[in-house]
Amino acid sequence: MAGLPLFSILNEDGSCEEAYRGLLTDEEVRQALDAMILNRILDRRLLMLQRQGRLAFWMTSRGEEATILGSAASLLPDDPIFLSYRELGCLLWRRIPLPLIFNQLIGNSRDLCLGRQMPVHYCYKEWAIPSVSSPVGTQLPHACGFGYAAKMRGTGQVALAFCGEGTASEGDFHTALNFAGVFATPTIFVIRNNGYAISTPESSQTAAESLAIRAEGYGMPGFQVDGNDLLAVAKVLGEAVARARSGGGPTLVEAMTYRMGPHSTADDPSAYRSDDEAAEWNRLDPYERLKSHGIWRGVWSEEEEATTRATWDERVVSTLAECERHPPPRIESLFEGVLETVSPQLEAQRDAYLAAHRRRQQDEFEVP
Ligand SMILES: Cc1ncc(C[n+]2csc(CCOP(=O)(O)OP(=O)(O)O)c2C)c(N)n1
Repeated sequence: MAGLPLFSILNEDGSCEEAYRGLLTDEEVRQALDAMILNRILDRRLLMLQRQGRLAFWMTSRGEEATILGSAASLLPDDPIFLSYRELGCLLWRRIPLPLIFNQLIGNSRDLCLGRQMPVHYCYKEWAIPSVSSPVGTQLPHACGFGYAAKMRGTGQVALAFCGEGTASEGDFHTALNFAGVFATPTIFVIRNNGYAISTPESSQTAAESLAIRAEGYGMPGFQVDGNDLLAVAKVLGEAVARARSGGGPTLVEAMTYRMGPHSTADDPSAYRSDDEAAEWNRLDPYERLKSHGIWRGVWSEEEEATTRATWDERVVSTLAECERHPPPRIESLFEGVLETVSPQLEAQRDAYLAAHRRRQQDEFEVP
């Protein structure tokens, strides 16, 4: 499998071979463009919000939208997606309402987890999005376990798991892929190879010529795909999903892409990346490539882009303002929802904590 070809579909002018046109319907191309525009608006605005101290943390995904949306588009709505943390696009593809996303990010009283999780640790049972967890790689065995259960129960579901190329160095990656290969679970592993694990370059993660070639050692098909070409991602994922659903087992996909922004709001990529490198990847911007395709197909236009952007801009600002008006979670909720019956020790801790909290509040508002 050495020297795997990088699979691309879109030509520079947005055209593609006629045989590939049917990979996505016209409506799906429009939906992906719409989601990419919203994704970028959110990326920019949430980064600003963090700088203003209104949001604790944000992780950007500009540049990786084709990998993320192309993968999500290949699934059915009840196929679970085990996110790593950077896959906002999956929530947008599944049309999770914006207020639910903002409530989670802000951690207000309407957040389903009542602010107990960091921002971007999404969890939406109704949309088949299990909770994100901070230690990288832990979601891979979960996706593998879900796939195994789906296979045993005969539900026909396929589990998709994302990770970065840095996470592919974790033990959990091996644990999951080995199990998935042996038990032929309907699980698809997508590595978003965006070049860096925070500041650590890909070259420090593997001496092999690709991560996709590891698939052979796990006894499953492996593919390297142009991760900035949404059609190519949809083709590879579409085949992987069909294979998994018909009992053919797991697939490993390495999507070659680039994180155009910082790793998170706690990072400054200019410390470890050159402007030239970023400019090179700018030429392969996934939105611009899909936009050219949409125009070539006759389902998208400059006017449509402008209207879509203006509509989302307005809706994002008003929804954010509305979500910021909700109060924080009740302080007592810190002690609720874990144990069915509160032990006397916990009760004492809660009472002491609440009394101290009330005293702090009084001190704060006391007029000298
Ligand atoms: C087990 C563990 N080790 C370290 C970290 C700190 N950490 C958070 S994100 C990250 C980089 C992961 O890089 P990669 O898997 O390439 O994904 P990317 O952020 O590039 O999308 C690290 C080291 C962590 N969260 N969990």
